[in-house]
Amino acid sequence: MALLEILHHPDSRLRKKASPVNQVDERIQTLLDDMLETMYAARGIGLAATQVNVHERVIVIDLSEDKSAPLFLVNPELLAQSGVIEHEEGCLSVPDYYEKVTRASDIRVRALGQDGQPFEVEASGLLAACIQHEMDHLEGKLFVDYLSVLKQQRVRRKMEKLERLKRKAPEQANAE
Ligand code: GNR
Ligand code: NI
Repeated sequence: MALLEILHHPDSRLRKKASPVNQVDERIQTLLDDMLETMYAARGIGLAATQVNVHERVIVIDLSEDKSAPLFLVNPELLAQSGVIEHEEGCLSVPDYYEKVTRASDIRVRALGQDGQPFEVEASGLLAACIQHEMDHLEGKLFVDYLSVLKQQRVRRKMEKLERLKRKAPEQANAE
């Protein structure tokens, strides 16, 4: 297993649209394992392949406290959505920034699992928000795109400042 590097906003590679996976083979299974390890190390609840600069339709999620419930979604398709929920979201590609985002409260998704077999999942609440957040990544979309232009400018400046700090003094920037 390997830790992968997570891209940070405003990196243009986060804007690429991901391609469907042809076959869930050993390469994809290794990618899923590496993404899960990377997500756990970064203390996230989800990670899309786009964030690790792999532009294929692959997502990992685990909402549990103890790494006990990994969910693998390859080629996810939204089958149905209903209701509205407002949830505070964060993103490993937009460190230390949290804002409320409005999403569908209930969704049904079809995907291929780690074994390549199709399955369906019904989700609500935080899991529904997380799946929609990750599916957005595969379209090159970030949660900050839903915010006002003013907030988008603020977050961009904050990220650029963080990048400058990291280049000057990597240790301090990480501690912040
Ligand atoms: O860790 C994460 N938390 C989170 C909280 C609310 C809604 C979505 C998320 S996903 C995010 C990890 C991430 O950036 N996934 O792309
Ligand atoms: Ni994200």
